[in-house]
Amino acid sequence: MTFQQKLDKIVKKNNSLVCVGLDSDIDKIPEKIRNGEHSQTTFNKTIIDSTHDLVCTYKPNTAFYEQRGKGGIEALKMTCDYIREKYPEIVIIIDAKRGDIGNTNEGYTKFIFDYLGADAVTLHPYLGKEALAPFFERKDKGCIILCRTSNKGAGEFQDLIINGKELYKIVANRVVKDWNFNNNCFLVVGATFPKELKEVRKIAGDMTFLVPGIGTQGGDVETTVRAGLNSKGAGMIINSARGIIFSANPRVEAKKLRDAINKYRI
Ligand code: NUP
Repeated sequence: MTFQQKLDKIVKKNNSLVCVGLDSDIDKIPEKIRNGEHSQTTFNKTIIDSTHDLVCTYKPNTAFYEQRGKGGIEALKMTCDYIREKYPEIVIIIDAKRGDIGNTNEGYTKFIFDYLGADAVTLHPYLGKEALAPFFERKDKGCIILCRTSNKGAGEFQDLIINGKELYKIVANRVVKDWNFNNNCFLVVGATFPKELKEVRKIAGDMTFLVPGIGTQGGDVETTVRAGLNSKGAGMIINSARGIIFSANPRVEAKKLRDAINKYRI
């Protein structure tokens, strides 16, 4: 089964475009859990158990695990194993923004797809198509390429005009027309720039976007959904991390986000 097929199934089953970001910063984990053994994993399991019927994907960002060394990598692995074993229909995206020369990328594919067993990874496009080949070759896995990011300074490079066009549009166009030969490419487009999101949608047809920036970063649900939906009323994986996992009630927040998104999907 491909990444997109797995995603379509769970989007339908849970009627949800919500991606919960498992950015489980150890310093923000409730003290009761933080002091125990395998604290990050325990915290993640709690979040997963309370939201699994409301989401389509989980997205751990590796930064929050790598910073802890061995214990963090173990927590990341245990978290991915837990999702695959207990909720195998849910898609796992590893947010690692990889992209190096070819043989180094082979190492990344082994860690992310084979060791962690993830379904997709975020990639940056700077080294070009040739370098990303080891990711593209994994036909059943998702290659989610940074296009127009959600951070304030995103435009520094991404809005540069090259041959009369913004760089992010060139990236979108290139991914759609040239890199997606295995039908396993997707784009990251931030919710904090709905105008640009709309532009990317015009270029990308029905391609699925990972859309971070909702919640803590201030992206508006209605504007985002209206700007980014594809012709099938889907095509977006809408991420919120801190806004859900560190809220007083992650289940309530996840449901709220799912329902708010669905309100504008019709
Ligand atoms: O453009 C991007 N913006 C962004 O925030 C691309 C990303 N991958 N992210 C990631 O999404 C970011 O690194 C973090 O893991 C998550 C947003 O988390 P939050 O702002 O909802 O807590």
